[in-house]
Formats: sequence, C-alpha cells, structure tokens
Amino acid sequence: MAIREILEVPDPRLKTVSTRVESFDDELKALVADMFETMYDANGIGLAAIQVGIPKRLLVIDLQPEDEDAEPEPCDHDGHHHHHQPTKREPRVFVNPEILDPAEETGTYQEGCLSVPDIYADVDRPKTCRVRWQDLDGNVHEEEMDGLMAVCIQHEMDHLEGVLFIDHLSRLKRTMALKKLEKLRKAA
Ligand code: GNR
Ligand code: NI
Repeated sequence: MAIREILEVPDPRLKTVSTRVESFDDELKALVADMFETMYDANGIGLAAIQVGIPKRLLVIDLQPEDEDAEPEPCDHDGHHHHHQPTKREPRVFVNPEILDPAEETGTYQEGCLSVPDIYADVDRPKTCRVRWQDLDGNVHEEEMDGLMAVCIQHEMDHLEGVLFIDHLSRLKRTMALKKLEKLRKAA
C-alpha cells in the first residue's frame, strides 16, 4: 500500500474523461487500497481514480468523519497511539458507477475537493439519485442515495467526466476561487 500524490488544479489530467474498468484483477484491488490510504491521509470523504492520475471509472467513498474525541479502539492494547483514526470506517468502492434517475428537487451543499485544496463553495445538485455500480469482483449493485452520500457520489462522478465542483460555479466565482487558491499557495 502507498499514499499516492493527489493531482491539483490546474493539472490538465483532471479534465480527462475516464474509461470503464474492464479487468477486476489484483492490480485494481491494489489501486483501491492505495486510494483509501491516500484519501484517509488527506482527510477526504471521497476520491476518484483520476485524482491520483489513473483515468479509470473508479471511486472510493467513506463518509465517516474522523472523530478526535473517540474512545480508543478496544484492540488498542499494544501501547501505540493511533492519531486521526475514526471510530468506525465505512469504506465503499464504486466501479463503473452510473446515475440512473436524479431527483428533480435539488439541494445546496458547501463542497470542497482534494484537487482544489482549501476552497469551499455552495453547489446545487439533485437531492437524491439511484446509482448502479460494480464491486471489485464485477458484481452489479443498485441503491438509492440521499444526503451527503448523494452529494459525494455526484461530486466523484463529475471527476470521471473531467468536471470539478468549481465548474458548477459562475465564471466570476470560479475565477475568484482560483485566485484565492493561488494566493494561499504563495502564502504557504
Ligand atoms: O473530502 C471531500 N469532501 C467533500 C465535501 C463536500 C462535498 C464533496 C466532497 S468530496 C471531497 C474529496 C474529493 O475531492 N473527492 O473528489
Ligand atoms: Ni473532488
């Protein structure tokens, strides 16, 4: 397992339209393991493969927030202190995901993106959607998504089309967001 580098704007690779996963092999499982490690290290709740430079229709999500006040895990008797470990992880893998019937009703959520660090902006999206996807063995699943899961999976699926959340903003707001990012980078 390895933490991979997360691509950031204006890297042109983030505009790639990703291609379907055809091989459900060990290489895919190794990539997914790296994606989880990279996402947890960056404190993200989702990650698309293109964000680590792999143009495949693959994403991982874990909505569980890290819980600083969590009780130590019962198995933590080896004396090691596990920093930034959430109490309970809910890792989910979506291979070749498709949105079937987005709700007409939209909701607004303040989104962020690991590829647009430290920038947050309100984005409107369908409140719920049905998602069909494959798991790591190629089996097909379908589920109705709502709440933060609906927001996150739509954000991740945009990445598969080369779209970032700032692309949903007005030109003025997008320009302001990118200028702010430049300023933060120069200050760092
Ligand atoms: O970590 C992330 N948080 C987040 C917050 C609101 C809406 C979407 C997201 S996804 C983001 C991680 C990321 O960039 N995934 O592509
Ligand atoms: Ni993102």
